Amino acid sequence: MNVSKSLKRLIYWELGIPIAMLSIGIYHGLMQTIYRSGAIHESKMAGLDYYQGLTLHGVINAVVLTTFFAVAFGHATMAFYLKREPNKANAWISFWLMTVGTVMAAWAMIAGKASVLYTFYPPLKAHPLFYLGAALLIVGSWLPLFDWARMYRAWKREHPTTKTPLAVLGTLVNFIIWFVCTLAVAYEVLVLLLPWAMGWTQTVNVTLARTLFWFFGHALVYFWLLPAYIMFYTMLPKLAGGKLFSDLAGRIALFGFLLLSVPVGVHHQFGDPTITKGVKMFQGFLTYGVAIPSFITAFTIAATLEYAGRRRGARGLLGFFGKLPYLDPKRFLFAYLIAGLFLFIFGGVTGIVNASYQLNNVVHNTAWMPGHFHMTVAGPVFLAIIGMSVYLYSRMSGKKIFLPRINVIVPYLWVIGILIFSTGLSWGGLQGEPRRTNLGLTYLNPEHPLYTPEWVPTTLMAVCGGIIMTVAAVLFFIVFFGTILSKRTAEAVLELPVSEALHDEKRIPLFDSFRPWLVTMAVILVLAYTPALFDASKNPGKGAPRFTP
Ligand code: HAS
Ligand code: CU
Repeated sequence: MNVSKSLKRLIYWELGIPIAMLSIGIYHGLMQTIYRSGAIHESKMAGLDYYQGLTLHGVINAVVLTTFFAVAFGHATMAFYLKREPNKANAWISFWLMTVGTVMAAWAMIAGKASVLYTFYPPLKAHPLFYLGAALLIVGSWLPLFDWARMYRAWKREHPTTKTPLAVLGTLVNFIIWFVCTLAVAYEVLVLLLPWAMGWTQTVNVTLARTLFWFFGHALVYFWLLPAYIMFYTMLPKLAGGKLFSDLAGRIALFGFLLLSVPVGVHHQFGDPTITKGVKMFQGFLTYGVAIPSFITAFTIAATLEYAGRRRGARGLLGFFGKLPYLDPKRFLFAYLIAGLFLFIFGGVTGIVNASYQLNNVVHNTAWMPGHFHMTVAGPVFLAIIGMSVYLYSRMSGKKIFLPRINVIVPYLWVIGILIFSTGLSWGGLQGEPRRTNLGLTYLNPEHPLYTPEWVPTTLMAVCGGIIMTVAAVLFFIVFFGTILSKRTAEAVLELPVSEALHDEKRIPLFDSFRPWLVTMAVILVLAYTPALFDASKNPGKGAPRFTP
């Protein structure tokens, strides 16, 4: 499909800016592993200290990259499937709000005035520009939803009996979740934190701020994940040489996320004393519920891969695994997606461990946690983002992929790195290694009274994994920026791989309409969060002074 120059330019910038910033994010990722291992006997390098680097790492990789990408990918899928372009003025205003917000927050972090980590829990206090920047980034990312809703309604009027394309449904579900959950963090930032950072209020209700943050923070992880799920359902089957086993399963999974992504945030606060047990139990149950759409996806995609493998001549029970196009440079997106799915098996299992109230006591705030989330957000999410970025850029610009054989091994190298890294962290976490620590020197120095020999092999594994991941990321940067610099050789079009469904399922109105799901979502949210917010607001948080690490 041919699209306007303006839309192309917008998508290029929205992909390119965060990937350029990712170089800083990746560098600080490597530095975390080095600090933790005690290999550098200083918690400050190149003028940046441990917590500052950790903040840059989390904010750039987990917030800036993912948000810019979700917006760019949303524009691409909506334009491609609905065959109409988004409103340019709205899209560019959104881009500028996000960019200005990012620059403001980046300044605060680099200047050392916002070493508050990506969760920015009070009483850690940041410079007001950090909070304002975050708010602008969020508001900028809201704008496209309103325009996409308009495009969708116009399309629906013309095609009242056609099933909404799965990718369109996924994008809309994702941004509705995003809009709802970010209302809470916008309130936290604008009403609680900003006045406090400006000195207009003296104290802040810490529990309320944390509860509002996690209302947002868990749904945030699905906002990261759903673009990858859209690729698994609508592109992977085609790339694998088969068909999607069940289109309805995809719809059920997406609506399941709409219902349950938000009302589970308290599972991050199982240790917070001001939230009562009943609330924790209810949200704990709902957390098991929100794993179901992922189980549905695991079985549907496995069946899809089996179908593709058998179509390519596979025999036996598991022979299909051997027949998939793992190393085909022309289908490199398959490599990025399958590598991410493989990691998500372990990311999912560790998530279910976290969700158990009892087991959470063992792993909360230990190194187990970054072990878990590097097999989720730095697994399927990150690989889908970088794979799709280079894919979209190359198709829309008509440029050949630079070093295609290297490109296809990047995801596997990343998987090896993550597996070593996350095994080290998870193992260390089970032995009490803290989640965040710049005290590697203390714990790993045999002369020191706090010396903990169990953490020597675990932190070393994390460094080895971190080095392999950094090599994979550097190779990716070479491929991405090399592609930008290469010559145009093909037609420049917006094209996405489109998978057919295996069974010709009829349109079921319930799974093609947002209204019933939105109403149910609102009911569950009120039930889950009214008591949680009530508990939190009872704690006035008096006397929470500013804390500087
Ligand atoms: Fe999580 C903490 C529970 C999923 C990210 N999570 C975090 C944090 C992050 C994060 C960043 O209940 C730290 C937050 C912080 O800063 O404090 N998480 C879960 C559960 C799930 C889950 C139940 N998390 C994710 C995803 C993330 C993510 C997705 C990012 C994108 N998580 C928790 C809990 C905590 C937590 C607690 C708080 C812990 C604490 O104490 O602080 C579930 O959604 C997981 C369901 C997933 C599955 C896996 C399905 C498998 C698939 C792959 C199939 C593969 C195939 C291919 C077919 C059931 C779909 C085979 C091919 C071959 C070649 C073999
Ligand atoms: Cu969560």
